[in-house]
Amino acid sequence: MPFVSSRSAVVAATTLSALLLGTAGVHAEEPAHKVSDPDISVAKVMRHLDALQKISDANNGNRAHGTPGYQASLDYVKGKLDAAGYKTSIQEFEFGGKKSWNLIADWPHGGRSGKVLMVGAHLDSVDTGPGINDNGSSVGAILETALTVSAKKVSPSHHLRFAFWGTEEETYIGSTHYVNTLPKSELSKISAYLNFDMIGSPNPGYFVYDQSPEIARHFQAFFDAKGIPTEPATALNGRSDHEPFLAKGVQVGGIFTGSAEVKTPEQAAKWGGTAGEAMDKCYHLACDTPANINQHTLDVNSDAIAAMVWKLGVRK
Ligand code: DPN
Ligand code: ZN
Repeated sequence: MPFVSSRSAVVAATTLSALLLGTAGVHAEEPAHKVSDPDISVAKVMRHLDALQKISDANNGNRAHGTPGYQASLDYVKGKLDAAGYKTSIQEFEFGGKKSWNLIADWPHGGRSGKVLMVGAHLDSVDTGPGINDNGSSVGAILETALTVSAKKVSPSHHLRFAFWGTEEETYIGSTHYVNTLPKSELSKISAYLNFDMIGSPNPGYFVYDQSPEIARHFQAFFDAKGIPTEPATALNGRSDHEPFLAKGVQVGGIFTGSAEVKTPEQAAKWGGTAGEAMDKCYHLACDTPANINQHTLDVNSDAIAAMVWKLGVRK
């Protein structure tokens, strides 16, 4: 069976050269611009949300700043990323007399452009609930995107860096600390910062950050292809981790599905759901559990995140 044997010879040679080059099997054969968008499994994202809920259950019903529930959340995410081959680091800071940490995960392959694409989500909850839509939803989606980069052995054109922020719920303390302590030479390498905060709201809207028209257009194209109309994410202005990046002149983008804002009849007509009700009636409450998640919305938005990472980071 010559086909099989020549194939295994190719595999062996590829493995050998990968070992020699120290790239641990990361593909170089496929031209970067041809790599297609991945399909992120919402079932896998939900498993991360279930794990975060368990952590909350074991820690007085929250994963807030300064609590063991926050530390356990960080350990969970770090464990997954370390096992997938990320270079993780923990950045410590203090707020209100209590220590907290950002988790930063760098993909050690690719990056020939010299630019960095950053993708972030806050990892803390408020102290009044488990924080599964806010913001386990985005943590799960960007974590699963990062794990997909690893599973597909991607060699991206930009360096990929995933950030899990501490203490966002006290007005984005962790991301502010990161940006303020990052050397200027490092800040200038960041081509864009993509922020995700609440992406699986139960009575969802589809909102796109409008600070960068270029990034907004790319998200728009993704939702256009799915026949989903969008609105600008103005309700999130001044209220999440993209703000410190914006203040330093970094291009920011992201998507959002709504919090306490009440859905209008016009919005219900185009997106479904219930007019006159909050987009997330469990916002900052104990009922923000996995049962509070709209899994269809989380599925679409997880794919939107991955598509944007591939567009702005992998193929760029
Ligand atoms: N997660 C943010 C929110 O609830 O909107 C926390 C926040 C509030 C951050 C207000 C900044 C300003
Ligand atoms: Zn919040």
